[in-house]
Amino acid sequence: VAPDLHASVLPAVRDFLSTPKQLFIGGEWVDSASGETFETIDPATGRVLTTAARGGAEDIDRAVAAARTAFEGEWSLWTPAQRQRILFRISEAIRDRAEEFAQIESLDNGKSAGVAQGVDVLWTAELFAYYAGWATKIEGRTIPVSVPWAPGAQWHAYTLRQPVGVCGGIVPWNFPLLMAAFKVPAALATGNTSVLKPAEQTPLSALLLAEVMAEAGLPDGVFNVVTGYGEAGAALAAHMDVDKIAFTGSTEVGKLVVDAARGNLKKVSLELGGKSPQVVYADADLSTAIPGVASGFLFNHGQACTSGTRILVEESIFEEFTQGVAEVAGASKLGHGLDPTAEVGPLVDGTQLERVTGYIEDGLRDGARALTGGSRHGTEGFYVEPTLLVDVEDSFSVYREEIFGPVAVATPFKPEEGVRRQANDTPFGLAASVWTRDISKAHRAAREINAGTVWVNCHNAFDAAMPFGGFKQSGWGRELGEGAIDLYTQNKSVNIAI
Ligand code: TXE
Repeated sequence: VAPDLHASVLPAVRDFLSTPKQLFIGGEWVDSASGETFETIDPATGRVLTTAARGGAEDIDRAVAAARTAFEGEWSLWTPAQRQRILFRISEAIRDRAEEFAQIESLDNGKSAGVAQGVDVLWTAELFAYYAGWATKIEGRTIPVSVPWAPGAQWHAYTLRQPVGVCGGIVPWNFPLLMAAFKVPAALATGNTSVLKPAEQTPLSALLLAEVMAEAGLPDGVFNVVTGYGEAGAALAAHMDVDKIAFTGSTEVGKLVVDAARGNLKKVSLELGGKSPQVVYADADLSTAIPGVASGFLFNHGQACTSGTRILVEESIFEEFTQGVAEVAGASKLGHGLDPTAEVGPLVDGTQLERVTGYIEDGLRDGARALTGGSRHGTEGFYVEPTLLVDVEDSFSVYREEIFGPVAVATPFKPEEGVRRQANDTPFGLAASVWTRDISKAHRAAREINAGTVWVNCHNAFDAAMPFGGFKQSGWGRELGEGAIDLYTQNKSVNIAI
């Protein structure tokens, strides 16, 4: 990279990258059983950052055994207050090392270091703090019961919330640290232990997290990281001694995870792909809607499961609105994540570059027109121009399938027909946004759109307390908020005859 960007890399990050990375199992750094490693690259340059251990089924066995030992050992004796304290300590430690985390995430994934720090890292720290708070507030109920076939008898019935056991997490590369934080803090707050399998494109931040958690005093084996490819994920999903698996990634692999989980019927939660609509009514405040909708599909270079990639615009403002979005998108500066002036970074790897440019080519061949963008940017790194396609029909693959790059399609809707059918015309249902100044339209759309999250006059506005997950093929279950407590606990009924 340019010398000034190179100079901005923190000494701690240089140190971190200067050694090959190992697996973190049972509190120790170890090589993979096979001794194999893989390279992880800077997607802005294609250069190798460092190597990571290529974990396989044997390593998953070791990690699950360590997690089981910890679950049944010292960790099971920790009180909720102790779990709360350590999760707060971890949250603070992440904040203390936020810049280091952010640079590692930026180098490994390609995203802006500023965004990584302000969104990925800060929110990771928030999630640890949020679930730290929950650790001491997980309560059962007392239930008034009358057993029908025992008239006159008296009972004292209550529920106990207990941890599920060993929890596997398989995460993708678009928000490597943050997706781990959608899973691990909730699992630990509720008394479980965890085995995390980061994506092969971005193994690094999870390893720094393991270091930080160990330094904070987490007992050995409570949190384990096995880096590697899909084979390691498959072994974790199929493992007979894993009690729960949480997966974020493609819908295709989500279905494989469900199949793999059949062996012991472990609990499964899934957060999968999306093709989220952004619905713009003619009465929207265009001064906020135009940049808001543009950032709704450009955030994280479009590599977000909630990306607002189907822009549905009321026909009377279609031309004006799409021109406005195209101008904002076309003016975005592309560049290296460590360049503070860059707004859109590279895609994560060559595979995604091919996939995304392939979709654009298919769309143009089908008859779509690019109002801005339409191809790869430059020859070094995996950059794609922010692209807005119009003249799109609902049968086109660019309209129907998740592209996962800075690419959106825009189509008009007629106010007399409403937008419900178009908004819901997708196998996905993760998120949506509605842009209007009419409060009735906003509430109606919020009810009518089949998506796990509906934003009004904003997109990608999250909070740790808001449940997150999908309708239809966007997944099973809800992470974040109180819902995650359900994912990571068993609800046990106890009934005592008095
Ligand atoms: O995802 P995968 P990929 C979508 C997006 C993207 C496409 C492909 O459309 O273009 O998926 O991305 C692990 N059993 N999303 O191929 O393969 C893998 O090692 C268990 C949307 O990178 O689903 C990684 O850790 N695990 C999504 C994780 O699954 C397996 C985010 C995700 O990778 C496995 C990412 C197997 N058989 C991609 N095979 C979102 N919802 O945000 C692979 N893995």
